[in-house]
Amino acid sequence: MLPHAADDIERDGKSLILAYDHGLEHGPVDFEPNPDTADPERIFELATHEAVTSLAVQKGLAEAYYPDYEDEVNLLLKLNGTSNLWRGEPDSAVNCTAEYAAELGADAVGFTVYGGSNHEVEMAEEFREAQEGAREHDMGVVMWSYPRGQGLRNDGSPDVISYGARLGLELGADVVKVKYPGSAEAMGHAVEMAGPADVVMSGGTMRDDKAFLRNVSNAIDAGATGIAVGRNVFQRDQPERILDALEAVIFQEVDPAEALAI
Ligand code: FBP
Repeated sequence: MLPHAADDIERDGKSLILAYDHGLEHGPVDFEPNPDTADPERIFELATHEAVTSLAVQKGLAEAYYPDYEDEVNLLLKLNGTSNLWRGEPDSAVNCTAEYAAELGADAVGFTVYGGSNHEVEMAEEFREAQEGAREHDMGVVMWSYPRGQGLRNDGSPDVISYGARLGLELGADVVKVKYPGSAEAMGHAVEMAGPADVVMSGGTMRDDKAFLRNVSNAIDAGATGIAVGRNVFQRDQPERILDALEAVIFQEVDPAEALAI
């Protein structure tokens, strides 16, 4: 087994990463369903919910808010990110070093790699620097492994998602975050390809509670260790309620229908 550097952002080997980098990645439109969530304070508060094993944010939010939450929240600092204000082959600017993440108190770093993009080569080189920097500071490494770009016909196909999971292992991530490939069987293949690296599914856009929790439950049954979720939590009217249900499904492996009744 890999020496597991991500223990600080897991509980009993499982994780619920609350992702809140959407203000950069998608812009204010993601806050519209629940306007209070434009205020980062609301999300840092939400991250104190006991289901949440870490909060993934960009540097600017960490600088401004994390000092007030460092005793209650584990910080997963994204080291790259991009807006969707421009068009072109998928790419993501490195905006923070592993050294500065450590200075801010991060427990782990997060890094997006768009395998298959024309920028894959530079992104893999940038990931190397982030990964080795994280190792020097004993921080875990989470790869947002999202194959996409003009070379890929179907970036949501199970084979491509499994390849993304494998990239995480090959390049030295402790945790690989992949899109849900559509079935427990396909998720099982991605988990197998990731070997000793943990696999978490990404939350995606809103869908009904039951279908969402069913996917999470299938992923856990297939060997995934949790979820990294943003919109499917903070765009709901009662984000705490879905966190309660996710906690039951991920950590207690409760059936989704039962989890919703809690
Ligand atoms: P969601 O749960 O809202 O899908 O967030 C997960 C995430 O990886 C975020 O960290 C990121 O901002 C977003 O998805 C990127 O999604 P995409 O690149 O597909 O637009």
